[in-house]
Amino acid sequence: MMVRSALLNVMMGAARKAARSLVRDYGEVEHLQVSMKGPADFVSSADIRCEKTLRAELKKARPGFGFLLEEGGEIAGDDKSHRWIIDPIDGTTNFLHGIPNFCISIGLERDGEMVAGVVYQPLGDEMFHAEKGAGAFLNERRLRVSARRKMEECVFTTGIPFHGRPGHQTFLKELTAVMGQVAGIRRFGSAALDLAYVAAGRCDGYWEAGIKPWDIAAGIVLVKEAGGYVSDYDGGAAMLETGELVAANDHLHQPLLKLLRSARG
Ligand code: LIP
Repeated sequence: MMVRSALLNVMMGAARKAARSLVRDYGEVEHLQVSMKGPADFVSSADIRCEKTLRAELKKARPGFGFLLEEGGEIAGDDKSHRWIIDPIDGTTNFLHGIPNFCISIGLERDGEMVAGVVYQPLGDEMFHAEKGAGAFLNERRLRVSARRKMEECVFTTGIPFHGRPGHQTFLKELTAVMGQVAGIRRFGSAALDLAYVAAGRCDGYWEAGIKPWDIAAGIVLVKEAGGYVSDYDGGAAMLETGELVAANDHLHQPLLKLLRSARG
C-alpha cells in the first residue's frame, strides 16, 4: 500500500484545484486574453489564473516557503531552505493552439536540491509524482525508466528552438548526430511531460537546451526517483542554472551525452 507524504498531498491537491479553471479555459481557448512576453513566447489569462490558485494553495499549506514562478517571478519566503518552482502551464503554445499536451508543474527545492515533484496532465488525469527516497508514481502505479540499452531501439524527445530563440544551428547539429542512431525522435512541446514520459519508460531519453528552471524542476525528481540519470550537457548537476538537460536510463545517458558533445564540437 503506497503511503504518500503530507507534502505530496498538498502539492497534488493544489494541482488538482488549479486544473479545474485550466480545463475550463482550455475549452474556451479562443476567447482567452493572450499577450506576448517575447517573440513566440505567450502568456494567457489562463496561465495567470492557474498560477494564482497554485500560489494561494501552497502558501496556505506552507506559509514560509519561497516561490520561483514562471509568471510571478522570484518571491522570497521566511523559510530560506524551501522554495516552490512552478510552471502553471508547461506547454503554453500547445494549450493556446488546442493541442492537448500541456501540464501543471510543481517542484520543491530544499537547500538547493530538488526533493519533490508533481507534473499533472489534467486532460488525461495523469498525476506524475515523486519525492526523494520514496520513488516515482503515475497515479497509484510505481514508475521505472525504460530498460532499453540499444540506441537503435530508442525513442528520444527534445525541444526545437523557434522564432526569436537562439541555438538553431547547434540544435540542427545535435539532431543530425542523434537521429541517425535511434528508432525515433519526438517533439511534444512540454519539457515537464517529456521528463515524466522518461520516468514512465514511455520514452528512453530527453535532451534540450535553453529551458527555464520551472520547465524542468519537478521532472528532474521524477526521472531520478524512477531510476534514471539527469545531468547538464557537461555531465554535471547545474541543469537549473544552465538551462541544459540530458535525461535517460543508466545505459543510454552517457552515449547520448557523448553524441551531443560530439555534435557541439
Ligand atoms: C516550454 C517547454 C518546452 C520548450 C518550449 C517552452 P512553456 O515551456 O516546456 O520544452 O521547448 O520552448 O519553453 O513556455 O510552455 O512553459
